[in-house]
Amino acid sequence: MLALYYYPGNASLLPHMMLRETGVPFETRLVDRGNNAQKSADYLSLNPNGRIPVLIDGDLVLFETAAIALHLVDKFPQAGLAPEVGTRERAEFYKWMIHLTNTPQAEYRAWFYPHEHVSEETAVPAAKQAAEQRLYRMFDVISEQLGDRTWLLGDRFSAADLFLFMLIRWGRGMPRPPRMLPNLNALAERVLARPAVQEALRVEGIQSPFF
Ligand SMILES: N[C@@H](CCC(=O)N[C@@H](CS)C(=O)NCC(=O)O)C(=O)O
Repeated sequence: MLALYYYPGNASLLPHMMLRETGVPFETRLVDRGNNAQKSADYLSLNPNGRIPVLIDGDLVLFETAAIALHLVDKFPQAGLAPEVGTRERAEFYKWMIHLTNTPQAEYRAWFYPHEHVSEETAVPAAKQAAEQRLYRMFDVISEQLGDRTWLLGDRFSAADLFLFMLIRWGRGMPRPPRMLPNLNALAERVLARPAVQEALRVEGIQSPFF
């Protein structure tokens, strides 16, 4: 049995889109963030960090978005969410998955939760703005690397494109949202057109503007 603990639009959106891409049956379990359920004893027994998502796969309890994504790629190879192991394309896939999780995703944490990064409340706006500037630079680099290629790996769609879509989406409220970079906007449109993505967004109750 597969179950995904999620909250609409959170990092859980990546494994959710991936699960929809695989077509396998799974349960979605909403974490009631309004009541801070991610910090409840029950949830902390699944993820001691109190963060979303968690994937349940039989008796396996997995936290960390990128680890969940890589597990899904391996478990459902027929879904074709990553190139074959040992190939040059697979190495590029790892590069993007690791880059996206430990660079822009981590930076977003500083942007969404700037108070975690400063000791004085008065320093919060400056911390948020600094994170925003770093995010702009990160997206500039990603956009340049993507160029006018269809997907991050060129002609081949992969879970890394879903990951990038989620991160582009998170920045939709920034003064200079990632969609303003034409390459990123085009990739996000292509990802959005996928039926599995549409279904994940619909189930999570996410409406336009999507990114
Ligand atoms: N590195 C973690 C980060 C997860 C994370 O920060 N999740 C956010 C939602 S996108 C969360 O749980 N926020 C609620 C909180 O920190 O209390 C992962 O990728 O799973």
